[in-house]
Amino acid sequence: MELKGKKVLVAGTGLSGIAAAQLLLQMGADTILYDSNEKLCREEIRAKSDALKEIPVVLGELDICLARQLDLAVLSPGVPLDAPAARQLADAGVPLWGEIELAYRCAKGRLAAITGTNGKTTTTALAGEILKSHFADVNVVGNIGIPYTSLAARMTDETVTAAEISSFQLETADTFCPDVSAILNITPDHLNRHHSMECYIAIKESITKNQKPGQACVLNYEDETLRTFGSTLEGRLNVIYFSSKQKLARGFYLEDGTIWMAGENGVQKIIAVDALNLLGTHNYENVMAAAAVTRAMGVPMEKIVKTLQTFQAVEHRIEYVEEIAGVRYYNDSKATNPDAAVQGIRAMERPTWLIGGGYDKQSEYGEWIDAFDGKVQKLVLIGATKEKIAQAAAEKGFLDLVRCGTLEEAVAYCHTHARPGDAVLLSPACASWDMFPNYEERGRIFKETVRSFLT
Ligand code: UMA
Repeated sequence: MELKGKKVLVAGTGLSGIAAAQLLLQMGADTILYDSNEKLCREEIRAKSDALKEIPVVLGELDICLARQLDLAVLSPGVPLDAPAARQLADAGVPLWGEIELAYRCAKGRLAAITGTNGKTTTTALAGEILKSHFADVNVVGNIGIPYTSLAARMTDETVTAAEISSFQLETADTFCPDVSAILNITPDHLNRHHSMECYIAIKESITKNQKPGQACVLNYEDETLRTFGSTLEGRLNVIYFSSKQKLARGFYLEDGTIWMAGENGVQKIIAVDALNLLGTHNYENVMAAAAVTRAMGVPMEKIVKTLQTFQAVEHRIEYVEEIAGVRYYNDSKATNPDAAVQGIRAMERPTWLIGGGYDKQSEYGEWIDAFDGKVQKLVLIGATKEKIAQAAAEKGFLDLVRCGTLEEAVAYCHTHARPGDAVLLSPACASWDMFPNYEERGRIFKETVRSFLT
């Protein structure tokens, strides 16, 4: 679709919406910003960018007459297809593109797209670093926090992009077609938005739907859903597996504390996990996925290994904060679902004071509580899921818990009670949206509170 002169509405005025509107204006589209939150201030939205100084901003309910005049609507990832405005737009026959779809149509160059329930931020950041070691123009975009639309206009045929893609973004992707895709794992998450596990799996798998022969898809061999899915792709795509549990005849695998690559030319040692600055099996999986993706994008193995040796953990993912009076504090605010939080507690090697709870995504907490494995001294609960988690813990016979009103209170509680040799871990198993604008803010407040105890 030629965008010049088209009347386009952008739904959502967060990071994605602002970047999408800027791109549309640059493409010559007659652009309107829309947000269902009527409490927002039009002037504050326009002030987010000089390019938006005069943009029309519609807040609250969407007027059906306006909907009927539109040629296109671009949805931010946080706007579900069953939101009232999205339904109204669809009923009015307006084509709906996600922000990722818009970016993809305007972008140039080659693309590696990484999805999965957990590990996608670390894997995308690592893949981006590896790509930068070999290609001159590399962008790292998407759910990682830099909207794909914000960089699309400056891309050339030589650009190489690594994109973290969430299920929210895939839901509204249509022609989106990465040269290399990766699905790291699929465990229950965002079921309040996607309604069933079947829908969630189908959306994640749709990252490959437009890929063509010769293009590659990286999959976790130990994820049964993905292994089955991989067998349906064989023949159509170049399927590359990674495994943290067994030797593979082809692909990347972990054995005896070392990552190996098996291929046509035999088995090659990639790196011993001791030489990595990342902790835990889930991270070794991320390393294998990033190596597989970047190898498929054409980076020589020596450069991949060199970057693996220096890469540090991303912020908010089992991030070491401080040691105070012999107690080590870790920020795992990015653990926004139980499966991610399982990785967080598994990575702890000390008696742990665990801060959890937050926005209710209708998750189940049983497996997370099983993973406590005698390590959790006290589960310190905050947020909307407090009682739900307390009940799940009681069902598992875990009763060492305490409820706090705020994150600051929870940190102060741990600071008072933890003994030298212990760890304090914020790993909430829930999204942050009941108490914070996002998990980054939750992580920052955790770190600030911890550091306020430094004398
Ligand atoms: N809004 C509406 N109508 C609705 C819902 C929301 O108008 O029905 C409005 C809100 O009032 C708000 C705006 O939409 O003003 C927010 O848009 P958004 O939720 O899409 O947030 P952005 O700031 O644009 O950030 C989004 C991603 N957010 C979500 O997917 C919820 C960010 O991922 C991403 O980094 C950013 O685009 C850049 O690409 C965050 C996230 O939490 C990290 N992702 C989820 C996750 O990782 O689990 C999927």
